[in-house]
Amino acid sequence: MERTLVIVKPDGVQRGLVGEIISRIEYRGMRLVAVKMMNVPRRLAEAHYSVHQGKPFYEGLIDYITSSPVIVMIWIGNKAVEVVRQVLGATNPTEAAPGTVRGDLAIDIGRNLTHGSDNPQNAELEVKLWFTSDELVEWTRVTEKWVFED
Ligand code: DAT
Ligand code: MG
Repeated sequence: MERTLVIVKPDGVQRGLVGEIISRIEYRGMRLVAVKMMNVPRRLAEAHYSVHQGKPFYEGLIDYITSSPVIVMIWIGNKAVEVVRQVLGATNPTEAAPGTVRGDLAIDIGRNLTHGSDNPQNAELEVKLWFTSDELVEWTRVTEKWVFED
């Protein structure tokens, strides 16, 4: 099954939306295999967002993600990357569909509550960037055969 990295950004933690965001991913059927709370070191933020280096919003993005604690998670499931990004909604909250985290709970692109890996290859890189292997828990959710056909 596929893995994806999810971050509840500082605004999500400060606004008390951690449970809401976890619930939406959990209800969809994904399996949580790692979770931690942390202040993001600037170096880690820069590595995570290296693809955006030089863009006009880059400095603001790094300031935002390092401004207050985040929750970082790894979720597993069939089509985990696509499913999680669907649950989170479009990058710009005013373009995100109702029913998505960003569409329901956020307004500005620079306060869009969450990160979700954008493809399976980047997901694997991000998992390795944010977690060590001993931080992952191996387990099976008993509901899985009722969520995934195979
Ligand atoms: P996503 O977080 O949906 O994967 P992304 O990888 O394109 O989006 O960008 C990373 C973050 O950078 C995004 O969550 C918010 C910020 N961002 C992206 N485009 C932006 C823009 N045009 N103006 C301001 N912030 C932007
Ligand atoms: Mg992205």
